[in-house]
Amino acid sequence: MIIKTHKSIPSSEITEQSVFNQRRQIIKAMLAMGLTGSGAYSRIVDANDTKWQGISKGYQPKAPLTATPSDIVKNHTNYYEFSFNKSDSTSLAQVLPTDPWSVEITGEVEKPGVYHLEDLLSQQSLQEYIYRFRCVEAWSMVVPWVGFSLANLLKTVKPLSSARFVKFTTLFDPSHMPNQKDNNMLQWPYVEGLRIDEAMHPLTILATGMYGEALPKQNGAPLRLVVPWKYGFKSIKAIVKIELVKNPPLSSWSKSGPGEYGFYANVNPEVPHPRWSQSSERVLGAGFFTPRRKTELFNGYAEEVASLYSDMDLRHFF
Ligand SMILES: Nc1nc2c(c(=O)[nH]1)N[C@H]1C(S)=C(S)[C@@H](COP(=O)(O)O)O[C@H]1N2
Ligand SMILES: [Mo]
Repeated sequence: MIIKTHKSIPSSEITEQSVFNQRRQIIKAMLAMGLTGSGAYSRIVDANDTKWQGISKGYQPKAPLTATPSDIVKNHTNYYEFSFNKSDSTSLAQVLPTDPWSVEITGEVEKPGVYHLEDLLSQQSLQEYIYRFRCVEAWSMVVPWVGFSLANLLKTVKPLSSARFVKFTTLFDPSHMPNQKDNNMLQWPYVEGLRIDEAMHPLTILATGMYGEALPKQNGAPLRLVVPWKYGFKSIKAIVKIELVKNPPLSSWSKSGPGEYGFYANVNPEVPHPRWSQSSERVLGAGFFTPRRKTELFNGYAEEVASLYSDMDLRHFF
């Protein structure tokens, strides 16, 4: 794996005081987005300015975490529709049109439809979620996302009791996403899935921003999933379709490598990938001589999510 070196940027410790400052920055950034009129955000900020005085904490780490410098998160991306190279995907993604955007929500729901993103967002309050993010390739980072609970969105379309899984699909747009026409290592469009209880879990979010700004295109704008206890490939970008379904969806990665990428993809140091260990991870931005971090079961969120899997053999359901 090639490690790109970045100029060093002092990382900010997310302590109570800096969280406070950061929230102020988020408020300012969101207001600025409103003022510059960039798409969906402007509507919300205009509609309810006072809400931003109190942008709340959706989830904050129990112990202080060091956020990865934002330039690393923005310049090291996995977005295979554009490229398999982590910096090429970043620059190529800039051409993707993301505004206006709509999302089809369909399947086992009472209120299926094609919804404008701004209408969906106007019903949600954006919160800050500071999460560890662990890629199956054994690198990790810490990202302060801005987003909202997926459960809150799903409740608005009223899932039927027959809805047992949720399938997510990325935009299919070969004219802007070169690998969708030139490379079929993965079958396009990119598809991911969750069990309904995973989708309804309060840690599962849809992100529309990070570091107090609108989500950069290369990080999955305008709407991506973030499931912090699972490997990063579950956190699908540029979502255009959310389907509530009866049967487990076949995700793009499981289809391409069923023995390597399972449906669950829960972070687990004890279950190696067939070609490498998952017991430790390289912390992005930590400096070349910083030792690798020991990977934690469920990426450190066992207290919150282990009960979802209490009856399961995690080696079998990897
Ligand atoms: N549509 C789509 N979503 C995707 C990917 C992708 O290639 N296409 N890559 C996944 C992988 S492997 C990871 S690790 C994360 C990376 O998110 P980031 O680039 O914002 O760090 O996005 C995931 N979501
Ligand atoms: Mo990944």
